[in-house]
Order: sequence, then structure tokens, then C-alpha cells
Amino acid sequence: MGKMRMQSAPWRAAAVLASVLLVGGVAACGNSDTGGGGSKDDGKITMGFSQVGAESGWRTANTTSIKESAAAAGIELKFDDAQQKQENQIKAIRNYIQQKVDVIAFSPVVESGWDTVLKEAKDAGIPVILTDRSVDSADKTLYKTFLGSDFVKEGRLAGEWLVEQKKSASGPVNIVELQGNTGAAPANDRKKGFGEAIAANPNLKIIASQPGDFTRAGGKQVMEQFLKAYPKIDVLFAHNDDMGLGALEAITAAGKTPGKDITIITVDAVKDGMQALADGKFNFIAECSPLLGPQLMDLAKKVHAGEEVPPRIETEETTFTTEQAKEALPNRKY
Ligand code: GZL
Repeated sequence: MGKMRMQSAPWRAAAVLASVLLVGGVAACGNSDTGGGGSKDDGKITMGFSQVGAESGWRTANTTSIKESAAAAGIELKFDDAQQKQENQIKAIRNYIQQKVDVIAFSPVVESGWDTVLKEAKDAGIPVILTDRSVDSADKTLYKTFLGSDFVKEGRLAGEWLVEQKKSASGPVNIVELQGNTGAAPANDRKKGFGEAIAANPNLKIIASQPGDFTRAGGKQVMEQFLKAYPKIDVLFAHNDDMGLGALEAITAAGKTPGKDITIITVDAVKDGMQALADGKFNFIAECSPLLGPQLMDLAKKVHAGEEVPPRIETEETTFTTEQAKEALPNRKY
């Protein structure tokens, strides 16, 4: 900073006042960048986002979509990774309330236990958007909208495919199930949809169902236990690709051929899962799109402007067989 030349008394007072205002202005702006929160006088929206964690390829793609979309939308993003712990998400949301952000968005790691902190956000006048996973709060005024997938439908599509594949089976078809983390909406709902669909064929039996926490390590560990406990496993239904990919290692290590000795059905359709499907190691995937960022930012702007938004916005999704995966792989964005 150049040395300021001293001037006569009246001019000196004006110069001092101007410099105080300038420094004050920069400090205020600097504070909002480092946590003062709230719309700065340039009208830029500040969003506080609490992410589940970094447990799967899906989550990584989801985080990338959110960060890139916030930058593209000119929204200042404060981002927290909760490492799959609800207490960390509650702490992050409370921090965002303290910082007086304009909008709070989060993907609830589990469905229950949110009413208190959501009421604190509502009392602070900060709108909340649920993305990816939902909550079981009876009070629907605690959040403005939910943006994400219909997990029951994903489970149902997986089950319906299996019913079709095994319609001529004469004897019992033994199914093992790798669930997502206990209490998570996708785990509860995929299990529900799949179970309802396979009831159409009494030969289809779920002989074991355990959480693998949506991680590769969890899928491998639980599949190893299933293989030791059950000599005849015909089908694996994994609530996401990553647990299915972990299970592949256990199945191969047990001397069985995935996709042939054991039919494998998963959910997500991330690139590694689609590659396993194209290679015939998986047999069917129900897609669950992580690319929620652009819609989330549009919703944040609408909610901040006080515009009405639909209570629930579901993402468009499809399913893939091996042949369809081969065709789709070159253009997959995640
Ligand atoms: C689904 C999402 C799930 C994915 C998993 O919307 O919440 O969490 O299916 C991820 O891969 O871990």
C-alpha cells in the first residue's frame, strides 16, 4: 500500500473517515466470505450444504455436481462432509444457522431425528431444501421441498426384472441382500420396493439381508459372511453398485463366477458399476442419478426469492441390462 501523504486538518479528517469506511467495508465483505453468511450487498446467495460423506462413487459424483453447479450459478457454497454421521450433519446445520446463510440444503444420512434442528432453521427464517434422501418428519413445513429419486421404484424395478428372469425356476431361488446404511431412506425404500416385487414369485426367497453401509469394503465383508453361511446363493441384490463391486471380490475369492453362478442386481449405475455390467459380472442395474446440482441451485434461487416450489421433485431415471450398459458406457457422465 503506498505511503499516505499527510494533508491539512479538514482534509486529514475526511481522509481518515474515508479510510475507516473503506477498511470497514472490506472487513464486512471479508467476514461474509469467511462465515458471516447471509446475502452480501451484491445479492449473492449463500448456501450451507451438509453432505452425507464420501462413501461411494455415487456420492463423489453427487458432490462434484453440487460444487460445480453452485459455482456456475454464482451461489456461494459452504460445504461440509459428515462422514456418514448424523451428529455431524446436525452440527453443520447449526453452524449454518449461526452464520445466517440464505439457504440450507442437505442429504440426510438417515430418515429420523431431524425435527429439532429443522425447527431451529425454520425459527431462524432459513429455508431448507432436502436433496437425495428425505426425512420422516410429520411436519412438512420444516423444509421447502425434496429433490431426488423414488427409491421404492428403484427397488421395485430391480425385483420385477428378477421375477421375469426366474419365472420358469422350478425350485427355490436363494437371494442375499446387501442393504445401505441402517435407517437411510434409500436402504429402507429399496428393500421395500424389491420385497414387494419378488412376492409375485414364491420361489424367490431372501435368505439373508445385512447392511454393508453403501461402501465397497462393507459389501465385501458382508458377502464373505454370506458365502460362508449359505452354500446355495443364487442372487445378490445390493442397494448400490459399490457394495456390489466389493461383493465381486468375495464371490471370486470363493471360486464362484459373478453374473453366472450368482446373478447380481444393483442400484446407481455409476461408471464402475456399468463397466461390471457390460463385462457380465453384474446382470441388472436400476439407475439413481447423482447429478442433482443444477436443479438444486435453481430451487435455491426460487426459494430465496420467496417463490413457491413443488413439495417433491423426482429425478428421471432408467434401468440397464448388459447390452444397454455396453451402449451407454461411452456417454456416461459419472
Ligand atoms: C441414493 C444415495 C445412495 C446411493 C449410494 O440417492 O443416497 O447413497 O445409492 C450412496 O451409492 O452412498
